[in-house]
Amino acid sequence: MDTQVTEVDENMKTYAGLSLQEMTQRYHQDGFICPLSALSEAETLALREDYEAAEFDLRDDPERLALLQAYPNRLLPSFDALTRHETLVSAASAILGEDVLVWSAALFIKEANSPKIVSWHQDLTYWQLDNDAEVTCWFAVSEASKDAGCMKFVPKSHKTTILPHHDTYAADNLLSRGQEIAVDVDEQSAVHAALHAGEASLHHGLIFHSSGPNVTSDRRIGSAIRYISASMKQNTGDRPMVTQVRGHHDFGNFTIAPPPQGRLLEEEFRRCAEDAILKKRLLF
Ligand SMILES: O=C(O)CCC(=O)C(=O)O
Repeated sequence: MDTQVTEVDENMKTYAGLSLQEMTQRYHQDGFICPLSALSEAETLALREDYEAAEFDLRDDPERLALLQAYPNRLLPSFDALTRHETLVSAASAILGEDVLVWSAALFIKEANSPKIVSWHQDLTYWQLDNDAEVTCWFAVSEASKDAGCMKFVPKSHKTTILPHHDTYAADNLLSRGQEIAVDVDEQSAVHAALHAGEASLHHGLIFHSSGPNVTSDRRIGSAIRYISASMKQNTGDRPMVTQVRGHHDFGNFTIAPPPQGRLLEEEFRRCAEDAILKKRLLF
């Protein structure tokens, strides 16, 4: 009996004060949920230090630095482990089903006192995936407060289709094309998803979301882990590199890579560079 009570309490703490089942219901209702508690402060700091040490090692190599930011889970085993974290994968699996892949885990970094923003958009607009069996788990590697430019979501806005977007290519936009949804977004109804380092949010691929500048004196670093159901495929027939983090059924629609065998390996830089060419073709 005691054990059961403990388990329930742990669960409640982990999933924004909700059981896994309640969390899933809320996610389907609102299109997002936060905060999920994943790593402790010390574990998150170790993850950040691992990334920042790699960033320092690659400081004179912009191409490899860009690959590190796009593929932290292929180049750093610590980030591969993050994408396989029981709490995050169980949440993704509750939404997507038994066979779960990681399509990407790219970092979104806003430097201290940076004007960089993310415009209002829906994620699935440009990814050429054949349906919406996708959920992003945005993990806060550092503090993501309102002042640091955390994400904002419009609750329930995922209950629509993909709406037209236009490309702004604005210099201060972190998105590759500066894409922006071509409808008026009701800012008043938006909710800030502030996260402490070590926490995560989940959001639906169709929800309207954005984020503001970082006016704090620390960097805001987040890993956007895109979990998809293994049954998804690219509309183009391409098979980009993914990892499988739950289940064993390989539908044959992606190239499933084994976990990285070490840190910043030549072999992984090569794989990532090849995949980056494919993804660029898909996205543009
Ligand atoms: O990091 C941000 O501020 C935005 C990230 C985002 O748009 C996403 O993860 O889909």
